[in-house]
Amino acid sequence: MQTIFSQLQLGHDPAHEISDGQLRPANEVPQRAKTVLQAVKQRALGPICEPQEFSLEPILRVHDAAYVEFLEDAWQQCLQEGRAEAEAFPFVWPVGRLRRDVVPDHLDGKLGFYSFDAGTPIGANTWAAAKASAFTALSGAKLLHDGASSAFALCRPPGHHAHRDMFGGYCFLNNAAIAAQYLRDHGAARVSVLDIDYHHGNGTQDIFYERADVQFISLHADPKQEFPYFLGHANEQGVCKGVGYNHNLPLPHGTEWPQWQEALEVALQRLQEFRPDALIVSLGMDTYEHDPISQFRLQSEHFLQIGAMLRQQQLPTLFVMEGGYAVDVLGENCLNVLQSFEQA
Ligand code: FKS
Ligand code: ZN
Repeated sequence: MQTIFSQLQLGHDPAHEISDGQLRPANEVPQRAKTVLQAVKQRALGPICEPQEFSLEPILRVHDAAYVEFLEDAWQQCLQEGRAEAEAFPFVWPVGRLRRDVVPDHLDGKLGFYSFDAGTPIGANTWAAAKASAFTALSGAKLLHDGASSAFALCRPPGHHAHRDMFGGYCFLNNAAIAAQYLRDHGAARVSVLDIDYHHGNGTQDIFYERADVQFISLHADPKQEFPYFLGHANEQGVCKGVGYNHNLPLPHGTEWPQWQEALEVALQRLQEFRPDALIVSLGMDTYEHDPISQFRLQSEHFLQIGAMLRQQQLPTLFVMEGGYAVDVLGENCLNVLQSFEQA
């Protein structure tokens, strides 16, 4: 299968994230993409291609124009306010009864207005990288549209936490959602997004929550115990036309393969009932037993089994990279899914 990746995606290079009440070294670093790319080459998955150029139009099918403009301009505004020394973090949010109907002018106001966490810094090349990452997903979607049976969008920065108008959880543009919408706009009647990242894909869920044409299914750590905390419970089933098209399968800390696999079987059952024309897999590798920020216990060999189970769905499948922070084995684990998908 083809891999899509752009060097521009490496430009987002955060030094820090805020977690556990501290400025800590960032987890979501360029090296993640580099090691996966290395493994794609070593294990000869197939050709590696640059994303095509797109206009912003397919991004604006998913994200609010004002939000996209904010991301485009954010670093410029940092420079104007003399804040080029450090990456920009939000720290104040319009929650509860604070007003969301007036967009602030000040950078700190805007940062809070358009985000939901303090773990996702914006730097000089963040917009260029996020845009390239979205174009990588779009190029993968286009490959499927042109008849490919699978493709690997090596997205980074990741996307599944990004809402229509909010960044957070290391994500700025929702790559998987943008790809799903592209497929809908180019002839697919129904698209499923299966999110197997350790964290709930709150952004993707929210973007399609009222819709019956894009199914969202997610296996993830119980939000009572884990980021993003405020979405991802089992009783979130969609609203309006979307009722019954959102499926959350939260799992406890310490989950091992048998339990995880059982949840995947349930997810695949829901997928088959929906009969999608295409499948987008939000591929997070942070379910791995030695992932530094996660609490599931999947082993490298289990990723082979995941690939084989996905293969059995016999659907045009776009893999969109999400999380995974055990950088040493990230390439191996990732390639285990992709290669067993191709060979099973
Ligand atoms: C660690 C706190 C970490 C943020 C977790 C973000 C997870 C991001 C991800 C993505 F796929 F988007 F990259 N808090 N003490 O893995 O879901
Ligand atoms: Zn994750």
